[in-house]
Amino acid sequence: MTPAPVHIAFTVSAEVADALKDRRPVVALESTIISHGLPRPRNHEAAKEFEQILRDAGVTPATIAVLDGVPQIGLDADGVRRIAQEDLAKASVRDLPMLAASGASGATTVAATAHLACLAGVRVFATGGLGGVHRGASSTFDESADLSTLAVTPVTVVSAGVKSVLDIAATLERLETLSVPVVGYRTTVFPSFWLTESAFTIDWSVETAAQVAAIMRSRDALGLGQGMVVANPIPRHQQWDPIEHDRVLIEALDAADAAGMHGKAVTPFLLGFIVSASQGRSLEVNLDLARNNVRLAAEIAIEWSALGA
Ligand code: PSU
Ligand code: MN
Repeated sequence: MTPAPVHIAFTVSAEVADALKDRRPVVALESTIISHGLPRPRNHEAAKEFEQILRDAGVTPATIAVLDGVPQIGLDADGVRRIAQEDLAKASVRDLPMLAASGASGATTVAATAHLACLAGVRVFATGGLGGVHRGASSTFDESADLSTLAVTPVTVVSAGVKSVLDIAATLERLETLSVPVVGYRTTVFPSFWLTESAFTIDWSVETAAQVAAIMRSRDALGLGQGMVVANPIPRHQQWDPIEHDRVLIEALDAADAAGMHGKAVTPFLLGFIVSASQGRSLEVNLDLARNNVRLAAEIAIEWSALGA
């Protein structure tokens, strides 16, 4: 009788596995932002640059994607090229078992990346913007699985808040309901991705990466299984022109409506529309804020590993 095929649940790259074994700092990076959030060929440069920022800080990058059915925590150079150049499915948590069982590939969202990072023991994650509650969600029920996943996944996500294409107030309410801590990095105003500020304040802020690591340790000690959002605003001198932002945002939301966008196509559609309608100006801001988030995540991971947790 032939033995049943051995099913590989997920793989951790040698580099990431070594770093985790030695308790050296590791930061997870998502692949949907590369495959679906940034245009080619800048997306490939960005994927390599985010990894390099981490390496320069002495932190091991763990870019996460599903390749040929295998969730991978830590990609080699060819894996990074594939997430940038191949037409990969956008994969949230619920897509993982189908990709794995069918041998297909997928770019992981914040939700799926956070889940896989946690499986491997990576506790700090940098992205651009977290998904959230979409405008009109009271009738469409469109709320990103990023939120419900963070409620059950103890990963610290560094994000420039959420995009103004979303319903920011509703997103903050849902994070409260789901008991996901939100702390501002040197601010009590929740950022809105391309802009330094939104109209909403948050209760807690920290001044240092070490404070974030201390909160993570307390969270673990209290037996809480939630993740945490570190809201890192883009510095004011780097933000997108608010007037152009407001104009393009309205155009983008109208275009998504007119095109009948729904489900997981909404976010990539809006991002693509906004990049072209702003002649790439929003893209530069998007890259700047993502770099800032990667740098802060590196500091947090270093402090976290210093705690020996
Ligand atoms: N924010 C960005 N760029 C992105 C995304 C969010 O700045 O590419 C992606 C992330 O992968 C996030 C996903 O998890 O969009 C949310 O999609 P949805 O709204 O369909 O859950
Ligand atoms: Mn959705």
